[in-house]
Amino acid sequence: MEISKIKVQRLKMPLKAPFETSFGRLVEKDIILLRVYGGGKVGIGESVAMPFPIYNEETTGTVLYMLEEFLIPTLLEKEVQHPDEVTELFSFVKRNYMAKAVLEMAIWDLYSKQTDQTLSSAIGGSLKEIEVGVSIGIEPTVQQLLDKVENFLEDGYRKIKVKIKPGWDLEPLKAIRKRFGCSVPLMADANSAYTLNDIELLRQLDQFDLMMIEQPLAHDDIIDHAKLQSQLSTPVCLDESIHSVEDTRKAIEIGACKIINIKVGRVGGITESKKIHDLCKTHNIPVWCGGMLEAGVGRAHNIALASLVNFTIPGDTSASSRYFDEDIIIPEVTLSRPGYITVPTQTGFGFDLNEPLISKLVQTEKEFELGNSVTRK
Ligand code: OSB
Ligand code: MG
Repeated sequence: MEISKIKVQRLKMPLKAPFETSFGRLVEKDIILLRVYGGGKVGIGESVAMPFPIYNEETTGTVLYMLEEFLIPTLLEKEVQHPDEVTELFSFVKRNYMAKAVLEMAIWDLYSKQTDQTLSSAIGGSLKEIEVGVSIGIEPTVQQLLDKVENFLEDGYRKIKVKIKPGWDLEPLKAIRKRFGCSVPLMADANSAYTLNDIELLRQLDQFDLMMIEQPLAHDDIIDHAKLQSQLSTPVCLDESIHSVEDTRKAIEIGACKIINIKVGRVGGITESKKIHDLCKTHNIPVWCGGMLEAGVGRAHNIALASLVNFTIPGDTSASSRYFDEDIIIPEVTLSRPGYITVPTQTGFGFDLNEPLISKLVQTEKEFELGNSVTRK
């Protein structure tokens, strides 16, 4: 693949409303937008790291550092024939999955544009539309949560995920079931807020007939999750604990989960995501595409990923308007019919960049060529 130049921009983007989870509150998005130029085309990626190391150990700042110091120089020096080789090329750098992913995503997009196909077809996706749900943060009151659930159900979202933490768990779930009934596809995400000492409380979740409980225990655990799963009828889904197909194999082997949430950023790229998807398929473990409040570029990559056949549970990829007044892509992501997003048919990830908006949001900008880098802002 021809690669001549890489541009890295840091953008700050306001969220329509703060998003609160068990680990903290996010009020704006801090994004790395990365472009890889080659063969007259531009491949684009977006980093999902948060400004603080509270979901995992990475931050927007560490992603920038790893890109500049190690990943971009390596990519510019070595020849790559196919995006599948990038994971191996970057394997000398331990972890730092979100940093690796933003560059790998851009190379996948570039590859699909250079070979004149959609990103979905380049990665082997076959679904024409994807089924989507919505993730709702911890709200100030149960009433405010119920109002949000009502609005999102009206929009047609096909899975309601609510964030929980100690002190905000049984009551909000009970209130949702009471108000909207048992047929609403409902799940809870704890973002590692509990331990096995909370087993009695966690067992009470079984009464709500949840689709799953996502990452109830520590971010780096699978052993305790296996113990928990053996005592719950609610399926356990892993998010934070899974960084690779190897992590997935081990989690499945010991019965730590029945479902996996795949996030491209968390596992270091699209190639690793596909491997996890394929392994889960052979074990009859359904997967769904998680989210990190992505702006449009990340959202579009998620849509392409979720077009793989084993994405059988609605993901967290909601419409752009869920989080942003204006998105960095044109058109923005919308529901094509209630609860579904059409997989785009334009080459690459399938959207154009909203350049006027991006230039308003840019904080810093740097360009890299072999043996040379220029700071423009
Ligand atoms: O755990 O899935 C998570 C957002 C930021 C960090 C972690 C998570 C989330 C979400 C939001 O749940 C998903 C989305 O709407 O993008
Ligand atoms: Mg999660």
